[in-house]
Amino acid sequence: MTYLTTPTASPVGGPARVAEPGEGISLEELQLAARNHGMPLEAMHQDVTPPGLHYVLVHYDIPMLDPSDFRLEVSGCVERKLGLGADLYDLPSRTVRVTMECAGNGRAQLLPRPVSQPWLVEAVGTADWTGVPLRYILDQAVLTDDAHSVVFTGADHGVERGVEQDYQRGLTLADALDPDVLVVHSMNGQPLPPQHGFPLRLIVPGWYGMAQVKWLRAITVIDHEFDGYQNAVAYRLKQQPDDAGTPITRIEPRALLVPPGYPDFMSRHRFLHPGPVTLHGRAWSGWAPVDRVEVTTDGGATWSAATLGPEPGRYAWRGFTFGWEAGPGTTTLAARAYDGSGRAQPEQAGWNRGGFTNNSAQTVEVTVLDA
Ligand SMILES: Nc1nc2c(c(=O)[nH]1)N[C@H]1C(S)=C(S)[C@@H](COP(=O)(O)O)O[C@H]1N2
Ligand SMILES: [Mo]
Repeated sequence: MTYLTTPTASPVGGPARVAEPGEGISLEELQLAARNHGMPLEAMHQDVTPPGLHYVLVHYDIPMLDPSDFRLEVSGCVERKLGLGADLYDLPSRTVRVTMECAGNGRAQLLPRPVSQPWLVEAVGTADWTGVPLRYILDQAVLTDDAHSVVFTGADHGVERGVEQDYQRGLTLADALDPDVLVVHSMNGQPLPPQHGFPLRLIVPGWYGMAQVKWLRAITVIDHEFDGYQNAVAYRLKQQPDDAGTPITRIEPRALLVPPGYPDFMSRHRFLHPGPVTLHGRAWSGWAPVDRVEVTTDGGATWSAATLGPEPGRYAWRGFTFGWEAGPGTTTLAARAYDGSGRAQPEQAGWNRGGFTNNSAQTVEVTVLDA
C-alpha cells in the first residue's frame, strides 16, 4: 500500500468522496490530520485529559475572539432576548466530567475509506467542563409556546462541499432541556483554550463531538426542526450519497487499551519483556454506563472479562485492567465494551459513507521478547 499519494483535490461541491481501492492517504487528508490531532493513548492513564492532549477537531479556522466585546445572543421563540457577556460567569454553574469522541473516530480504518479527517482511534478525551446549564439560560429568556428546537451557532465560518456556512447544530427542545447540557467557560478549571472554543462552548454529555458547538455566539429558539447543513446533510448515517440517512446522536460503546511496553518510532509496533503484565484501558458509551469489558491477548481466539475500575460520573470513561502472563512471541491484543442499554462493541462495525460511528475493536500488535 502507498501511504502518501500526490494531492488528489477533493471536489469543492458535491458529495464526499470514497477512496478508490488501494488509494493511499492524500496530502489533503494529511493536512487535516496535522491540524486535528488525536489524544496520545498513554493519556488514558489519567482520569482527566490535560487540554493539550485532548483530541481537537475544527472544521474551518479557529476564531481568535476578544472576550471583552464577545456577547452570546439568545433570541427567537423567547419572551426576553438576552446578550450574555462576562455576566455569564456570575450565573449558577456546574461541573460535569465528560468523555467526548468525534463521530468520525475510526474512519481511516474503514474499507473503502471515506475521504475526510482520517482518524484511527484517538479522537477522544475526557475533561471537567464548567458552565451554566442551558436550561437556566432558556428559563431566563422564557420560551414561547411555539418553541420546538434550539440552534447553536459558532463564530467560525467556512465552506463545506460548496455550501458556505457558520458552524451550526440544532437540538430538539427535549434534548436541549436536559439539565446536564451546559454552556461552558472552563475546561479542567481553566478558561477554555482557543482550540476548544474560547470563550464559550456548548457541552451535550453523551453525544458525539459534532453537537458540542465551540465559540458559541448565538442560541436561537425556532418553531420547527432545524434543517441546517450539519444536522440535515453532514452528520447522518448513509450508504449512498443521496440517502436521507439517519441522524448521528449518542456515542456507541468503545474500549481502548493503552498500548503496553514501548514502541518502535516509525511503525509504533510494541515490544515488551515476558512475565506478568497489567494492561490498562478506558471504556465508555453515551447510551448507558459501561458494565463489562472483555480483553483478548490471542488475536480474538478467546476473550476474558477485564476488572472494571470505580464507577465514574455518568458521562466519563471507566478504567479497566487486565492481568496478562506475557509469553515470548508476537500477538494481537484487543478490548471491547458492553453497556447497560444492551449495546455491545463489535469486533468489526458496519460501513457507512461518511465513516461515522466506527467502533470496531482496536487491535494492538505486540512482540514479547525472549526472556
Ligand atoms: N463551532 C464549531 N464547533 C465545533 C466544531 C467546529 O468545527 N466548529 N467541530 C465539532 C466536532 S466535529 C467535534 S468532534 C468537536 C471537537 O471538540 P474538541 O476539539 O474540543 O475536542 O467539536 C465540535 N464543535
Ligand atoms: Mo467530530
